[in-house]
Amino acid sequence: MSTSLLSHFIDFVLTFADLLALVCCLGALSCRLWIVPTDGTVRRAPRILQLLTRIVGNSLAALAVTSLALLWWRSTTLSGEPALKTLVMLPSIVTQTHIGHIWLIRAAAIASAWVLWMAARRDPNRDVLWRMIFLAAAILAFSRSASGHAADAGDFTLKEWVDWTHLMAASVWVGSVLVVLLAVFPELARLEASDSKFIAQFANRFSRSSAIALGVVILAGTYNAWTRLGSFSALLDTLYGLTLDVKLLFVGLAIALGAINRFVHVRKVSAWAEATVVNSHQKNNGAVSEQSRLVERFIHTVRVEGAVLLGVLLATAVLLQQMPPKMSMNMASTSHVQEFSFGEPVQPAEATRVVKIEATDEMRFKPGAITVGSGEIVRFDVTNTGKIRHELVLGDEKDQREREEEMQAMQMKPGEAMPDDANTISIAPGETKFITWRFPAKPGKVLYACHQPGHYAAGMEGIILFLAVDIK
Ligand SMILES: [Cu+2]
Repeated sequence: MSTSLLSHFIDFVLTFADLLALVCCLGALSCRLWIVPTDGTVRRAPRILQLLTRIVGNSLAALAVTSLALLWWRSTTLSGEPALKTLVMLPSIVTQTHIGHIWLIRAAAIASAWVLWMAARRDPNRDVLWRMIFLAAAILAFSRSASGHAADAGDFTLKEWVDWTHLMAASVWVGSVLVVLLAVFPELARLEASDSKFIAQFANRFSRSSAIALGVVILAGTYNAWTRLGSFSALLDTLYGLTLDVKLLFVGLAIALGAINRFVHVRKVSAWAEATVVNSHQKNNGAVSEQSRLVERFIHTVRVEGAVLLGVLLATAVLLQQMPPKMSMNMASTSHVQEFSFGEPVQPAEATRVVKIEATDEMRFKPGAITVGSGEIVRFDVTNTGKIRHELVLGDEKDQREREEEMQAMQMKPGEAMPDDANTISIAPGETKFITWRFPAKPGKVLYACHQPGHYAAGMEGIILFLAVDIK
């Protein structure tokens, strides 16, 4: 129990670090491209751009580390092998599994962003380079959507695109606030009254970009929440729903602070900037103190907003650890109370034998019959070698009939995945998943079948005989 708690905690820390790095990267890029006015005549502007460039570089470096660490850690928890052994297995995981393929795309995106960043650092005024880095970061963000909850129904689905849209908009919103706090405000405080136009322009652009991103976040987030929760009551009676409540509370607070900024402080800063442009020849000290008072209030509100948004990020990392209620409904009703007449699931590390099974688009398992010793612990490595989704359900004839009826009753569409269970795995094309099973001491038989629509009827079924091996 404590090791699984520790394992969850490590996953949470890595996920949070990965999210934070992605958010800072996209935030700094949107500041560079849309928010900070690139007016070379303002004294501190080149310094701000330099700081933004550095944040992008640091975020990319952090993403390279978290990507590698997450792949290693997930492979370790997924396979149940010791961490050092999975390190050796990483090349084959990367080339042979779905998670690995997505990871390769992510690695390629980071590498190209890095190369582009090196070029942009030398030639910081070429916007096209920054746009291309933004594109690479968008692909990187997609790799996150393609390996999270949204990907359970397959790749390039509406769910996955909406999840990506939400992630992008949220990253621009949260990221630009954090990056502005880190890179822009320290410099803004050093500007003079003659730079009032720059300050006002920045405040307006920052506020507008936040408002647009926020609109997208709310739309896409509502869709995500609906597909994951399935009902309003899930907001109150599931752990996932309650965590989401906490996140929404933080989001609400941040929206309120953003609105105060937009409708009070930014307006005042703009009005002041117009007034100082008119009076710029007078150069009185009154304008400077007026500036610091207005800008300070604006900065203070954004600071509080930044702290609240860190809370949003933390809640998001917790949510990513949990199974959404709509997916765990079936698990809750079956896996905890279920007892099997044909043995029991055990930890992969306990296996004394590995049997490889292929699931093919010819609606067959290869092999279609397996013999194991009674009492033996076998890890089945099931690889989907086809181009469509398959599953493997371990169960007797009654289990298989019930499963088939259940799938029909739910009107599952081809390619749609049911959640994995003690005796069930759903396998995407090209993916390999494991079931580790301890067979009973008395001899018997059990079936394994695929219940994707039409597959069972087409004969996608195999048999495992467990025989008393000591009677030779
Ligand atoms: Cu199948």
